[in-house]
Parts: sequence; C-alpha cells; structure tokens
Amino acid sequence: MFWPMTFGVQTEELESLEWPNAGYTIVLGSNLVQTRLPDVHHLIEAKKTGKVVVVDPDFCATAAKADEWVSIKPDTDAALALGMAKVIIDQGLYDKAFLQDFTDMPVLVRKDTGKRLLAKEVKTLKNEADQMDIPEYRTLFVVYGNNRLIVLDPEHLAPTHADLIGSHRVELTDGTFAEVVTVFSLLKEMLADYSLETAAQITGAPAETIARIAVEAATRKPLHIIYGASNYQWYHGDLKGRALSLLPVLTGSIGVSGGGISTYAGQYRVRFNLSEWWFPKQGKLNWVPYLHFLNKGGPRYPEKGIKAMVGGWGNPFDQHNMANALKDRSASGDIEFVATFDFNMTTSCMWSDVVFPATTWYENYELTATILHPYLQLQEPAIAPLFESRTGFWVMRELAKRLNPEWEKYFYPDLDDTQASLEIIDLLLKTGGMETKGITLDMVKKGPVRLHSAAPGDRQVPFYEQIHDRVPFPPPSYPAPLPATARFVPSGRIEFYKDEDLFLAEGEQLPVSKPTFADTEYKADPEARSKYRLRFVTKNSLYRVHSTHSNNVWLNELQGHKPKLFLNPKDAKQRNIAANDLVEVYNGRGKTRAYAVIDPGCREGTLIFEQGWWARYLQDESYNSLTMPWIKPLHEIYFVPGIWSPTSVWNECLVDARRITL
Ligand SMILES: Nc1nc2c(c(=O)[nH]1)N[C@H]1C(S)=C(S)[C@@H](COP(=O)(O)OP(=O)(O)OC[C@H]3O[C@@H](n4cnc5c(=O)[nH]c(N)nc54)[C@H](O)[C@@H]3O)O[C@H]1N2
Ligand SMILES: Nc1nc2c(c(=O)[nH]1)N[C@H]1C(S)=C(S)[C@@H](COP(=O)(O)OP(=O)(O)OC[C@H]3O[C@@H](n4cnc5c(=O)[nH]c(N)nc54)[C@H](O)[C@@H]3O)O[C@H]1N2
Ligand SMILES: [Mo]
Repeated sequence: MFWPMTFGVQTEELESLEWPNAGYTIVLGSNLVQTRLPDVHHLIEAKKTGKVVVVDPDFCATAAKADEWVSIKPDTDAALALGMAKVIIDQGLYDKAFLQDFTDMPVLVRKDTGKRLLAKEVKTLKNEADQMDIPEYRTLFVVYGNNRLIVLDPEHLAPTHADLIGSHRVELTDGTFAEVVTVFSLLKEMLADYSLETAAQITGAPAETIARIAVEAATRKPLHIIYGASNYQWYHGDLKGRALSLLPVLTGSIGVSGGGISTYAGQYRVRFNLSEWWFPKQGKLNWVPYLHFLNKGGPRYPEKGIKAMVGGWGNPFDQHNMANALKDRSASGDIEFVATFDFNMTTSCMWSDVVFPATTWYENYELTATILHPYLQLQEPAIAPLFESRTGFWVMRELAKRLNPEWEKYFYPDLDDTQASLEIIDLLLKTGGMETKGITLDMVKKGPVRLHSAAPGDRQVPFYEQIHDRVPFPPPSYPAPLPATARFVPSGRIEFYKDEDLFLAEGEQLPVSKPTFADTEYKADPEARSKYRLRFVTKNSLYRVHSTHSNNVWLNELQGHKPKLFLNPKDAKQRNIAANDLVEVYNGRGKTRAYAVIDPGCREGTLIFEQGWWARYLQDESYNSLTMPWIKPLHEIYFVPGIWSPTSVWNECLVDARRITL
C-alpha cells in the first residue's frame, strides 16, 4: 500500500537482470534464495560489483549468502530506515536536485491545518493558478524559490530550484496569514525522533551498524532496496514501505539502471493494457475486496452479504486468513454454495459443493508474464486435456452463460475453447499499448518475447521515463485509466507528505515507526500481551509454491514428511520444547501443529512456520486459523478495482506454543 501513497502506481520493480547494476543492495525480509530461486544467481553477481546486505529477523538462506546480515526485531524496519535517513540527511549525503525536481520535499504545508498549501488559497498566486489548465486529478501546490512563492506545475517536472528548507508567512486570498513550512523541513523535524540510539533501541541492531550502512548506501550508488512479502504483511507495512522508499529517493537512486525499490510479491501488476477483453464495454464492475468478504463487512461489502463463492487458481481454505471461519461459514450455510476448479484435490476442493477438474499447464494455452522477467511467454498444450478436465476459459464461459445467457457473447461462442484462447491472446497483443507494440501471436509462439519499455534496451527500470524524460508521476497502472491512479500523487511527483484527514488523525502524514500489535492484537484483547508471547511469522517454503505441490511425495520426502516450526533456543527452553518435539501453536482464534527446529538464527520472540501445508497434513488445524484479516482503515482510501484493496497482514499475529505429549 505504500506504492499508491508514494509513487501513485500499483507496484514496480527492477527485473532481475538489473540486480548486478546496483552499487548497494539492501534486502529487507525477502528470502530470494528460496523464493526467487531461478533468479538468485543475479543477486550473487550483485556482490561482485556492489555489496548485498540482508536485513531479516531470521538467519534465512538469503542472509547466509549476503555480504552482511543485520538482524532486527520483526516489524521494526521503519525505525531502521528512518534512522538511516537521518544519518543521510545530517551528513548532507542526499541528492538535492533530485529532491527539488522529482519529489514533494519543497512543497509548502500549512502549520495550522497540516494540509498542503494550495496555490488558489494564496493571494498573489490565485490568478495564475486559475489560468493554469491542469487535469482534474492534479492539484496546484506551492513551493518557495528565488525569494518568492511559486506555483508548482504538476504537469512539468522542469527544474524549480525550489528551497528544500524553510518556513514562511503567506497572505491568503481572504486577507489572513498562514504559517507554512516545506515537507523537507517537517521531515527533518520528525527525524529528530529517530536518533541512532532510538533506532538501535527499537530495532535491536547496533547503532554503529545503522550509521555505517546508511553512509555506505548513500555513497555506493545506485541503491536498490528489495522489500519482501513477509516484511510488508504487517498492519503498518505501508509505513515501512514509505520509510524504506526514503532511502533510494534521498540518494537519487530512482529511474536509473540498478536502482530503486522493488517488491517482488503481492498484488502482481498487469504488464500491459488488457482492458479490451478483460472489461466488458458496458456495465459496472462490482469489486469486493477479499478482506471485506472475510470480515463480512467494509465499505464495499454488499448489503445482502455473499452467498456463493467460485474459485480457481487458488486455495483459500488453506491459504487465507480465517481458514477455519471460512469452513464454519460454509458448514453453517452462511455461504450456500462453493465451487472450485483445480487439478489438485486441495482443501478448497474438499470444501466445495462442485469441483471442476481443471487442465494443467501442459494442457492449455495461457499467456504469462512475471515480475522478474519482462517477457511474454505462451504456454502451449503438450497433450490434450486428460479425462474430464476442462480449461478455465471453458468453465467460465459455461458458468457465465448459465448466470445470464446474454453473457455468452463475450466468450467467443462460435469457437472451441482452444481457438478462443488464441483469438483472445491475439486481440490482447494488438490492443495492449506501447508494451506489446509489434508483438504478434506468431512471435510468442516461437518463444518468449521481451515487452517494450521506455528504458534503453527495453529494460525494466521503474520510473525511467519520469526521471530521464521528466514525464510526471505516475506511469499508468493497468487496467485502470490514468486518472484513477494519478489522483493519489496530485503533485505529479513522488510524495512523502500525505494530507488526507485520516493520515493527519493517525499522525502518518510522514512515514513514522509505530509499535507492532498496538492497533490490532493488544487493542482486540489487552491480555494477548501476556497470554501469547510469540510473533507468528508464516513465510514461504522452499518446497512448495504456497500450497501448490503440498502433496508432492518427493518434495515431502525432502522435508521428512513433517511440517516444521522454528524457534530460538531460549524460547524453546522456556517452554520445555526440544528439537523434533511435536508442538501445538495456539492463540484465541485457532491452533496448528508442527515439529520443532531449535534455531539460534531465529530471533527471540518469533515463531516461524512455513506456510502452504494442506490441512490434511496438519490434522485439519490450519496455520491460517490463527491469523486475522485486520484492515488498516487508511488502505480503504486507495481502492481501485483490480489494482488496490486493503493488504492482508498475515504476520500481524500473536501466538504461543506448547509441547504436545502423546
Ligand atoms: N519456493 C517458493 N517460492 C515462492 C513462493 C512459494 O510459496 N515458494 N511464493 C511466491 C510468492 S506469491 C511470494 S508473495 C513470494 C514471497 O517471498 P518473500 O518476499 O521472500 O517472502 P517470505 O518468504 O514470506 O519471507 C521473507 C523473509 O521475511 C522475513 N521477515 C518477516 N517479517 C519481517 C520483518 O518485519 N522485517 C524483516 N526485515 N524481515 C521480515 C522472514 O524472516 C523471511 O526470511 O515468494 C514467491 N516465490
Ligand atoms: N499465513 C499465511 N498465509 C499466506 C501467506 C503467508 O505468508 N502467510 N502468503 C500469501 C500469499 S503472498 C499468497 S500469493 C497466497 C497464495 O495462495 P493461493 O493463491 O491460494 O495459491 P496456492 O496455494 O498456490 O493455490 C493455487 C492453486 O491453483 C492451482 N492451479 C495452478 N495452476 C492452475 C491453473 O492453470 N488452473 C487452475 N484452475 N488451477 C491452477 C494449484 O493446483 C493450487 O491448488 O497465500 C497467502 N497466504
Ligand atoms: Mo504472494
């Protein structure tokens, strides 16, 4: 969620081929050695030209390969980033011109309201502002430079030479005066709370280390920050992302080869414009965030509730928060009908009224793209669908037509599903926009084809156009039209100051560090603090892709056929747990079980469980019966269908553990 707030995009990332071009790489909570196994050699390459630092509460596989491992307390990355930002600013290691031209750092903020000063509020600027023709999703803010107030043009990122620091008294149109101050001054003021001592105390990392990596990061550019999934799957993950964004921005490492901030996880963004077939021309898209469905409420939850659930390509009865609540709701009839299509008999299939046997990757056409490789790749059937299995397209067409015969026309009724798939892929390539220009079905049939980008060599370098060609932020996020997303950065620049009322009320105008669980577990149950003393971190397994391959006998053999949990020796000792003991993990919401690994690399106070085991391997006690779909209200501001909805925060979860005596 820090992406829309800061950059106005869904997500962005460097392709893995760009990793070796970084001068300095900091990986925070992304276990690339396990979760990006096919690409991780590029990270190893990055060590030759630059330095790779891994910040993780666990001595994970990636930490083991890094030049340096910095162990911090979970969910304290914001304090680390803010402590580093303070060092970079105090030592004058920031890129002044970059901040002036491409960020909101010179923008003036009213001290009385906390809102950004609007050009139309200022007596001497109102006329000029009224005459400027800007799109409705932009706002005219004010900066100060060359001893005068200047309207900040959101449509042109020309050099402004605006002051980064300063406060002024400004006459408003109604004759009153307002005190204003730059965002950068406010940031500096706020960072006074993040001295090295404070950052060290919050994170548990030594002050000297924080100071040293800050200086290294700012002097061995470009800086690349990799912000991983487990790290942002916390309630204040957005604050962490905003704080971490400060580092590449302060050092001017945005829009350049090898630099920036990347999140190789989450709501994977669509690579090109596929609205031509994806969105029917007429009609309204009713999009209910999954967390609203789980919470049975929220601004977009339908008044009459939801009675049916049709799923494919996913296994929510294991993989989603409140897996047990989902089961209860199905069993009680609250959800009346569940249908799933899959080629594995997953837990979700077991809980379905109807299961459609789906084709596998080797039985159908599919156009794929990934976040690490900007290539389009055609999956082609190697064999005809086996037994009763059908393609996802076939199932959707048949379902759609039974819901409303009118809808069949969107699904190429005259073609069989294979031909229809190719027809759709062809249409999407032709109408995909700049990214697919010149790419044909024949080309992808021959092999992977690189998508086009604005950067040289079609490299995937986020914001290259914004910095190199001074095109205002943000680039489009598909499938939404630009106005739907650009309104989140109305200055046309990278924004660190947010002034919607809720940000002001929460004290989150600027990125700050907030304590874990204060707004969630401790609020819901004040006794949770003493009852459940372990943070439950559920990370991804080397041996599965989520729950896919959960039943693969060879991969299970490699794991000794045992789900495992990782505990620090001190935490284990306190609970009388020894290596290989069967352990119950519990809280007020649910429980699960796994065999103990006593691991000094695992930070004290943290219990790590590798998610993805089907319930049948856990005696039907799901790890996701312990988790909770907390929703941070701020996230509701950024709802855009198909792009943003409130983030799941699986790690915002307290548990305790006890040995099971059989
Ligand atoms: N083998 C395999 N590969 C996969 C997947 C899979 O299931 N299996 N899933 C894919 C998908 S969809 C995703 S989203 C990605 C996710 O992959 P990653 O982004 O790598 O995420 P995780 O594996 O969940 O966790 C990475 C690390 O975050 C650390 N961590 C947890 N909390 C914090 C924190 O507060 N601060 C810091 N600094 N570190 C923290 C954990 O200790 C862990 O080492 O992997 C993808 N790749
Ligand atoms: N506690 C906890 N829970 C988590 C996470 C965590 O860190 N902690 N991580 C979360 C994350 S980042 C993610 S991305 C989710 C992932 O969770 P899910 O999205 O549920 O992913 P999978 O569990 O891999 O389920 C994918 C299913 O799709 C099927 N499948 C694969 N290909 C096809 C196909 O072509 N057609 C059809 N019809 N089916 C297909 C597979 O057989 C499999 O059963 O889990 C989330 N859940
Ligand atoms: Mo994911």
